[in-house]
Amino acid sequence: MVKRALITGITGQDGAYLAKFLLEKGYEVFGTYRRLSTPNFWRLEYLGIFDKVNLIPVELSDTGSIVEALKISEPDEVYHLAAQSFVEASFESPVATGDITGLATTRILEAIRQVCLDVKFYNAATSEMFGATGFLNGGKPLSENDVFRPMSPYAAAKLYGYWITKIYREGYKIFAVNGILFNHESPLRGLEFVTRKIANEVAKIKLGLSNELRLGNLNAKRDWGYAPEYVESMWLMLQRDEPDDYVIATGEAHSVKEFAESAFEIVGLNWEDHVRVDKRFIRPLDVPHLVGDYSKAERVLGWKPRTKFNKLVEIMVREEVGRWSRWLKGERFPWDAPNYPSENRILTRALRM
Ligand code: NAP
Ligand code: G4F
Repeated sequence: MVKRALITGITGQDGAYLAKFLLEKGYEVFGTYRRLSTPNFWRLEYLGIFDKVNLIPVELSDTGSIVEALKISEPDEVYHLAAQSFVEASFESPVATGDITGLATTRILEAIRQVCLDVKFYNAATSEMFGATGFLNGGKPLSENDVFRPMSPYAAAKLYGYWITKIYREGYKIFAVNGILFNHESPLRGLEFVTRKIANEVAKIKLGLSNELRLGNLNAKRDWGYAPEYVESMWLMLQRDEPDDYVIATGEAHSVKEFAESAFEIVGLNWEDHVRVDKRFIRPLDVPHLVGDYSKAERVLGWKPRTKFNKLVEIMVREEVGRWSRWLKGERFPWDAPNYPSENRILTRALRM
């Protein structure tokens, strides 16, 4: 029997990589997306899977549309990735972040409880939930047993999602897991996140299209891994006999300054000639230090990171240099030419009537 997976947030970085991974495993893949005036399927196109996934329009604020997506896709596994995922924006829209990043997890779990109790459910939790702990413990790698001290509306919303996932697991015996993933990056990362912002701007500066990179807190340290490897861990968590929570990380912390330094070095430039600190990018509160202990994932899931910091920076910078070089020759980015999926790839409730 072909397995069926439903991914919320299939248009995001992880959603796209996970969809590709599951297609390669032989799954039938369904993904939810939100209706926008301009379609946002560039990552699916970029990975060459745009015509291979089934798309279901869903509003995460509307439980009815979530129920409908479950009925249409009849999944064996649900990967809940959709969220307002940008920490900085959560300070600007704390209530909307609470609703979409936090409460929507309950809407999905409640729909599963009512419609398909046997489904396996993955919740995208985050290292951001540890917040101040990563600093207060003297920078020791954080494990599943460490205390959460969230420092942003985003982290508070994710912590709510984390607990509600455990509550539905214990209360209703749903196979529900939390993946506590540390930062993971790739050329498909959103442009506002610091790694892609740096890689993109470094490439433009190298090619003479820009001269300056404006950043916020250069001292913050993060544990940065490579996204395609991290989505595999999501799948591994759902293949176990018992549901549990896992930290996924590389075990190394590097500062934003180190990332910038290394990125400029790759193209033969000195970061100090181009980086300027701009207070617009400094958050009301910022998690100072995050590094993860992935030993449980290695022991139980057989998962470990393969791409370490320097390689990750190189992958991201080289990809941006390639993109902007092609752009200079007249080639446009996939996101400059929005595409619409063929009709038989969009599934709506009308199909069931
Ligand atoms: P991402 O690229 O920002 O993707 C987020 C997805 O959520 C996109 O498909 C986005 O749709 C969708 N979304 C956002 N707001 C929505 C709304 N109001 N209604 C419906 N859909 C909405 O994030 P990611 O990096 O792939 O991360 C995937 C998940 O893992 C997120 O829950 C994130 O919080 C969590 N996480 C990420 C990391 C990381 O380092 N990447 C680490 C830990 C946890 P559009 O494409 O239409 O915007
Ligand atoms: O790239 P960031 O915006 O990622 P952040 O805040 O760590 O959140 C990401 O990772 C979380 C996992 O821990 C996810 F849950 C979350 O969804 C997201 O994927 O910022 C990283 C660091 C921060 O300390 C920030 O203050 O970089 C610092 N920074 C310095 N200058 C900047 C900038 N961040 C951004 N986005 N833009 C800057 O100009």
